[in-house]
Amino acid sequence: MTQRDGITDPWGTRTPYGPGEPWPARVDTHLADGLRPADVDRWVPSAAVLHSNGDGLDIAVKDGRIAGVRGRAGDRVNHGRLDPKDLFGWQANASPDRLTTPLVRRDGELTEASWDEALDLVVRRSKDLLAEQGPGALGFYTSGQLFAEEYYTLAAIARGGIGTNHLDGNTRLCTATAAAALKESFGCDGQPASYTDVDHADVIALFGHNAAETQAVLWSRMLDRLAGPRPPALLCVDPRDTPVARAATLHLAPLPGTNLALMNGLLHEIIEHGWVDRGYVERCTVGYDDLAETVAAYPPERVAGICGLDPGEIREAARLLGTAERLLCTVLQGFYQSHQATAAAVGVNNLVLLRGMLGKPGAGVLQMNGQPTAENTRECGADGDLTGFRNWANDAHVAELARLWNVDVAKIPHYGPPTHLMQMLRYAETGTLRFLWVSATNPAVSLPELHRIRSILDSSRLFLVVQDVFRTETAEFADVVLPAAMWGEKTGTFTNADRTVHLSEKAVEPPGHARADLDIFLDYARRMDFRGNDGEPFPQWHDAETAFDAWKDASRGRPCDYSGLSYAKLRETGGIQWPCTEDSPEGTERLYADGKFFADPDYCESYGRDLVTGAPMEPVEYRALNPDGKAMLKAAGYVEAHEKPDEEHPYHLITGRTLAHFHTRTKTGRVPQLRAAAPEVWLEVSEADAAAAGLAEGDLAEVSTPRGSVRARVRVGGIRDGVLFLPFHYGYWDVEHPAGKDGDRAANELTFTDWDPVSKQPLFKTAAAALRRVGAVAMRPAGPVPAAVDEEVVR
Ligand SMILES: Nc1nc2c(c(=O)[nH]1)N[C@H]1C(S)=C(S)[C@@H](COP(=O)(O)OP(=O)(O)OC[C@H]3O[C@@H](n4cnc5c(=O)[nH]c(N)nc54)[C@H](O)[C@@H]3O)O[C@H]1N2
Ligand SMILES: Nc1nc2c(c(=O)[nH]1)N[C@H]1C(S)=C(S)[C@@H](COP(=O)(O)OP(=O)(O)OC[C@H]3O[C@@H](n4cnc5c(=O)[nH]c(N)nc54)[C@H](O)[C@@H]3O)O[C@H]1N2
Ligand SMILES: [Mo]
Repeated sequence: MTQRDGITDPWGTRTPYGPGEPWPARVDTHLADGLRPADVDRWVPSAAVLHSNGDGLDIAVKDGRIAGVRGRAGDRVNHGRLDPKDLFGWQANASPDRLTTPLVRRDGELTEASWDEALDLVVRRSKDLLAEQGPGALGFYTSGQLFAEEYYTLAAIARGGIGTNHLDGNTRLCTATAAAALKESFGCDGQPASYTDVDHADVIALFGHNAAETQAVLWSRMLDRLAGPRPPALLCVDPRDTPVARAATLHLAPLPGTNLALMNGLLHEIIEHGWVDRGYVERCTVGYDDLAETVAAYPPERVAGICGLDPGEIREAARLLGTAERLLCTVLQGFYQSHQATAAAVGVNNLVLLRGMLGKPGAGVLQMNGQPTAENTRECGADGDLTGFRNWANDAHVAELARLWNVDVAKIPHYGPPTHLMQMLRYAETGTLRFLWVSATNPAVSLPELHRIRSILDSSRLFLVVQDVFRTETAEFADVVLPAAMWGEKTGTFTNADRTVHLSEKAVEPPGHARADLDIFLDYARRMDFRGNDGEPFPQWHDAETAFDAWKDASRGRPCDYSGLSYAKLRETGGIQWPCTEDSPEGTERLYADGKFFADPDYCESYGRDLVTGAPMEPVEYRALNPDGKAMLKAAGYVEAHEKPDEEHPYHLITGRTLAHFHTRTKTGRVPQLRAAAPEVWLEVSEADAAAAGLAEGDLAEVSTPRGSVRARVRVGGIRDGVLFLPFHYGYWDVEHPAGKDGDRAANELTFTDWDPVSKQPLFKTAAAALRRVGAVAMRPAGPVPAAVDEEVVR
């Protein structure tokens, strides 16, 4: 067991291994100062919640407080390792400024209130609006950070209790494109591959995925393969020189917003050179001819011109992908938050299908998740999908859900697709949406074009409920604030990016009057007096375990089948991958190993959409295209981004993450080690661009788009010319100035209201910007601007 400094040593010591060998265990731990493992009162099983990796860990409890964490050596995901954020992040639970009591707005001020008072206010407003305008006046915006039991309950309340179509998760900003791309290619959401594929692959390709900083433990697994015998080749596709790019065999740095052109170029080469698994394509897919025709127009020379690459690099990358024996691809925000997101992500699915790289060790695609519980938001139907990956356009699926909930079919809205968040905001802006309940997300920092978001949240027409663990930027706009218990203070299950389900147990009591999100939702339902057709209270469950059992029933027979799981089994075994049924009690390592898909017209989650316009396909069209439920090869042509650099705004602006912080920093900004690693916003500028703008390391620069401007200190290097990178973690709150700070530093002051037509995921990584030097920073410290991963660390 090693107590390691996760900041200077983010990936820890190497434990090299060869292809097909088991990944050696290495147990990481961090305990409160001076505490020895022998002094810990109890270790409580849980998993990591500051990314989607699902690393198994135990929470140390001392005198009723969380006092540290220890990775679990036997866990299938992490084999004991922990990410730097997880080593230190638990300290946020005990922050002195946790929300401990409900707040309601009186005379313009948020003031303390009792639960009865706060919830009665929410219930009264709900009932009034239902009577005045009907269910369409109410909307719910939730998270990728609650537990499955909580999402399932919220979905039941919104769709089966209120009967509104307006329920979405912040997964819309995060992995809506992963879900959409999986639906387009395989007829259904659900991660095909497994993390164990890293152990077997001979080529690993990361598309717009900075795994080193965003999934540090998965990256350690890759680094250990790289350090062992017969290492895999690594392909990195990212405009920045990330730690992944530096470790890569080949790094392609395309211009932002050109991913689809690149994918079409790579597929062009795969076909041209006959690197296609003809037998697999014939047996398992439809759509080959259309795909071949589309990509024929993308020879490397043309693609190189669009992407700002060298034709030779594209050929070399295609050869790597085309001649791999076990090819593993991962995809994340560099694709999902960029222009033509779904079409580009589908391009990666096309690649693995053409190469027959599915369902066998070392081969597959990980359309990654970002948040710890994003998978559950999607499968429980707390986003723009119906519970259990059911198809809103299939009446039989809706009827089945109504039977499960014992409510009328007519209650569950399915006149059109569930409303996506960006549309809900539009309804709020125009006044048809009058009630918005926000749980476990901080839209006043994380949504695009913040000045617009603030004006929507601030509108007196909108009744805003915010359920959080801290008084966030968003809470400041609320009419009612509900204090929640957080990870470690409540029990529930969650599922990581490779379908591994973990049980996270309550270790300590929440502070003050804070309550588990599940209890808050259920209390609201009881006060609303929702009833099933038998007259009994709805939802029919009353705590975490009964909610889990109800969710198990709802998932039975669907792709995300939990019917073989129970709390007892998860306690005994640790993480298990769904589907887990009576027939597969150990869970399922890879989907589609038998060449069969969840795409049958009567079973599929979606009938698909046009990849360029997003127009939904009719059931009859789907049946004609894919009568036998095979995988679908789908193609689209590249079109230019809506906002391109011009004379006034000559740079491409992209935004994203750094190792030490999680999102809007409500947790990591309160943790001394993580805060110190990256205390302030910075801007990444290439050497040539810095020189042209007269900028030196540490200078203060202003970056502007037509929406606004942000001031940040400059970090020189690490990015291709013509592109600027701004981390999006920094809102107005800070431990040192809780009430906010002068000057704009939130990246989303600059982003715009635009989304992918298929997944409706906003574009956080495609905008045009101007850059100017403001001045040198007084008493600037020597050395590079702190950003957690410094040059020395990577090398
Ligand atoms: N440390 C840390 N880890 C996290 C999180 C966190 O906040 N902090 N959040 C979690 C969540 S919710 C998510 S969604 C994941 C996200 O994880 P990632 O997707 O790995 O993170 P990002 O930094 O958003 O984006 C990845 C890369 O996309 C590149 N990129 C930008 N534009 C383009 C483009 O047009 N094409 C290509 N090919 N690449 C482009 C950026 O340079 C960046 O390096 O991380 C999870 N893990
Ligand atoms: N410019 C730009 N913007 C982006 C992105 C980007 O790359 N660039 N990435 C997008 C992505 S991928 C994501 S996932 C989003 C993330 O955006 P957000 O969801 O807004 O980010 P978080 O800071 O994680 O917000 C989660 C909130 O939940 C609270 N919370 C934590 N645990 C609990 C709990 O158990 N119960 C309750 N009730 N509350 C809890 C936290 O205090 C926090 O306020 O940002 C998106 N926005
Ligand atoms: Mo995310």
